[in-house]
Amino acid sequence: MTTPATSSGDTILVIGAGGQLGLELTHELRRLYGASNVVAADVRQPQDAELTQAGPFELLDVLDQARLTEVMRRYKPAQVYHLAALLSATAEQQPKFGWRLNMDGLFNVLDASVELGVRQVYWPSSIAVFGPDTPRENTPQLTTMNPNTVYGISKLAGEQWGEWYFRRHGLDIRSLRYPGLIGYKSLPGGGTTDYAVDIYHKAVAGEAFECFLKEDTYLPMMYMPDALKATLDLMHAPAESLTVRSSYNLGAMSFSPAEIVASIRRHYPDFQVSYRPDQRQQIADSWPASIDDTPARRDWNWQPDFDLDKMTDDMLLHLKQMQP
Ligand code: AKB
Repeated sequence: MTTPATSSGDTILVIGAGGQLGLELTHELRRLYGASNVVAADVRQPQDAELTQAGPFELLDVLDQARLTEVMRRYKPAQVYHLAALLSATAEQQPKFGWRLNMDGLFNVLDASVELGVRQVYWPSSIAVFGPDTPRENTPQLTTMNPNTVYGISKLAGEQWGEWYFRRHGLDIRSLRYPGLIGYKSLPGGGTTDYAVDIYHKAVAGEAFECFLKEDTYLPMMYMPDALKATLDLMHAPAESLTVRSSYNLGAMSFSPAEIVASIRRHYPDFQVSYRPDQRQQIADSWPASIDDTPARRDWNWQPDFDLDKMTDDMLLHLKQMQP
């Protein structure tokens, strides 16, 4: 990881701190910059007591612009990480709310950041910006997009608005197109790639797993430590080295359900798995199978540390330790 670019004493605000990425990112930012300098905010009281007790915590609905502005005026953050969103599968169930949260939430953060002179904003995009017309293998940074999910449309629109705020207002907004994220510290909610988290929990619990995707469905994935490293490295990179202001493609590994099962069976040879594809299969089929992340590697030296078996070994080790 490169040296932190934030000066000591600066405040950082993480919106959506109770989510899968938010939780781990907040802990990591507090470790790097001091717990009292990192304000965690979420629409719900998080389960993780450390998040609310180790440093400042605010209950915050990002759609409530007055409250957002009040929180931001009070803490005067130099950096804002805006992670609150509805993921792909949930947004298909609640399309209007998904659109509102993902877009209006972003506008509220961008406008308050411009108004209050925030130095840097981080906002996550996703492989969901690509669609069925996109080349599936080694999907390049610039290509046909045409996403066909509410989540993907909102992420693509968000990327373009981010670029507009950068050009029009000089807002230093940075973004990554995450693949499916896998970690042991919290469960994701409502994503198409989430099977790859649940499967480890079932293996360790000694239970059978029913997969909602077909066994040969390849998707780009990433282990959480790599996602944290990428996010912080991007935020610490000198502005002049960044050539992408929409959102960077980010790759690490690509595997199918059959391959993750094989990786887990190295530890649990009797692990039982069945396949019952549901509506999430269509979403997965519209996304890339693998990602070309050349601009991220070139501009800020991106390189992942984890492949499938290394991730499996680490996930299973930690989940076993966490068992009651
Ligand atoms: C989802 O599956 O919706 C997310 C994503 C790939 O952005 N994990």
